[in-house]
Amino acid sequence: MPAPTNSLRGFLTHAKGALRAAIDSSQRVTFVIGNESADLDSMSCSILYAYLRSMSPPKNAFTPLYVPITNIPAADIKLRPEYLAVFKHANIESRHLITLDDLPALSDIQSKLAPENTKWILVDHNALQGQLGKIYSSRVAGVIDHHDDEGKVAQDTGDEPRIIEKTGSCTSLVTNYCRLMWELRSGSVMSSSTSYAQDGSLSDDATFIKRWDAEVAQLGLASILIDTANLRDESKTTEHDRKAVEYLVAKVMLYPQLAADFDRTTFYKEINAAKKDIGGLKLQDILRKDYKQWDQGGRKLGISSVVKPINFLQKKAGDESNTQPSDTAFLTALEDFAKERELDLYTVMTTSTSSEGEFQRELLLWAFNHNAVSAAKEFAKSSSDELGLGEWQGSSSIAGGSHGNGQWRKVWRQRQVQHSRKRVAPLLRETMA
Ligand SMILES: [Mn+2]
Repeated sequence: MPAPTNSLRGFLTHAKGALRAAIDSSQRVTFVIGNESADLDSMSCSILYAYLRSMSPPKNAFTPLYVPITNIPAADIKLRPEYLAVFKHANIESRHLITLDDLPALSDIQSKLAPENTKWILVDHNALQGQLGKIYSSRVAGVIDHHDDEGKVAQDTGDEPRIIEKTGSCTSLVTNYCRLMWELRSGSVMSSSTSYAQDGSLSDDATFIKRWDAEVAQLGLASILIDTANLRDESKTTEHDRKAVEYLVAKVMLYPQLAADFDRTTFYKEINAAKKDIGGLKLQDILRKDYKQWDQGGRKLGISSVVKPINFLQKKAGDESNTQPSDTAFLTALEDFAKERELDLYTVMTTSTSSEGEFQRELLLWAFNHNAVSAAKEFAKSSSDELGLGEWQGSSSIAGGSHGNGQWRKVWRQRQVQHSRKRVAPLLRETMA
């Protein structure tokens, strides 16, 4: 049975319970999973796709219910203040989110969740990473993504899409793909239950649907606006993003209680402020908050994206350490982070806005062994022009260079600010291959 027409809150509650039951009784499950950085985009597009697809699944669907998984432990939700800002508008709470905690422990996941009983649809990435990837990669049958195609998902994905296109936000691709499903469900429910009270106002049923639509729409809208800087970042924004935003804003406006007051820019500013509000987090948490890792040719690359400049992180490290000066404390923190994950190459990419309002990027690259040093130096040479790698004005002990212990570290100001991790990761991986 498809999930009943429902609010987002109702749907997530239903899906969480259904997942538990399916695991307990070894039944089939269809997952929609975002990438392991679990940024707003990944979280929202997995939910959006699962929610709308479950309302009108294809005839021969593996299961009629699609379960959205946010690719982090539940405890890491608190590292993402922007989630909470969006949840308020979507009328859900942290406890409704389905996370890695809702899967069996990795130690016995394979026996409790047999690969052949699962089907995976990837959103916001196109290669299942880590332990899940090792076990379930062959069960991936569908993808909607806006990263470089790694060629891991089969060309024929049957009833599910295989859409990989450049956009600011993956949520835009999901919104546009699901538009028809959404119209069918809103339309059919509206027409079957719409009735007018004597004063001509819509009956409760129809109002509920409008409210639920508006809640879901705001969930999607938040991600697209964050990923495109409210559609103002020309280097990221595409027609897909504009089209999706127009559609989602219209959904919000259909709900009378919001229509009068809703303002897209105000909404964007609220979510963006929440996203930047990381002052209360520990440095290690900031580094893992938006983190991705790859295995490349037997070596490990990790990249943390951070929404504050290095001097902010350095000061934080100093504040957290009672014994070390801030530059040493910062380097120790980075090294600990990399060691814990057994990284060969670790990168921190920062974004910030200068006092003159200019958008800026820094790129820190740290190679921990001989092979990684060659790759890092190769990257520094071959990508210097494309990324506009220029001199970094900061603590010289952090800026680095060669080290006696077979390591190498370098920090740059990245002048070509349009290039995010989406571009930097493939460039680094190329040199490691
Ligand atoms: Mn994305």
